[in-house]
Amino acid sequence: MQFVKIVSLSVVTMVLAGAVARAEDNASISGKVAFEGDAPKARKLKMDADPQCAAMHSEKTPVSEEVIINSNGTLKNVFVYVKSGVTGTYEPPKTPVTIDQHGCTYQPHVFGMQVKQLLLIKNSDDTLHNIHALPTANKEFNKGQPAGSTELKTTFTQRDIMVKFKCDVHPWMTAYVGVLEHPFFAVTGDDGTFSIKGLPAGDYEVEAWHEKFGTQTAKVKVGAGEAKTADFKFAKSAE
Ligand SMILES: [Cu+2]
Repeated sequence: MQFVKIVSLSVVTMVLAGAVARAEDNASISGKVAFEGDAPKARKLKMDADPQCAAMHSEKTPVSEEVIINSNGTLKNVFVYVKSGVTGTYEPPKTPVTIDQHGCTYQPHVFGMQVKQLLLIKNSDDTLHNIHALPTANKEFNKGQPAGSTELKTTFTQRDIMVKFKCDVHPWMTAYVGVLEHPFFAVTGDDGTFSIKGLPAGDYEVEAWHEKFGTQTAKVKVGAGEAKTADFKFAKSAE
């Protein structure tokens, strides 16, 4: 009996040690992406080329998502990710990421996923789309998706910042995905903030990417369980 007790005690100790190790991976980096200067006017999209698309927006003219300045002066659709400093191995999540062709736009417009994570490509529209991926490190693909067709499935095998998607039927349709070997990324939404959680302590380089305004980087050092702030600022590029 005494022997059994000793064994179970050591199991408890091992479990506790594991829990402590995970708690150490609890640093975070969060912040806000500001936009400086006059907000450019949202570019209206003309979808007349496909009456099906135009009909889906008969009540409100759709606008391009390439530059969206939020009401609080921040920038939407900025992909913020840990560019370097991550040392561990991170298995891709079992849950897939979905991109939908809906209202003749891609939803979401900017997103992130992991290497070898499943990407589902849906067409919710009553019209033909084709998804044309233009990666840097991965293989290009171009697949037609008629109305009512089942979702396509794909994965990326390499890190890629960023993979652009376009639709050759509807030239206004674009989207971008950042593909990483770890889960430390976020995309700014309607309040321009981002939060990257669950980081181990480390010395990181964080990059903020925007399709029109380029990239900004910041060096951030976080200790175990520490929460650090990294704010970014983009301005309209001189054209
Ligand atoms: Cu399309």
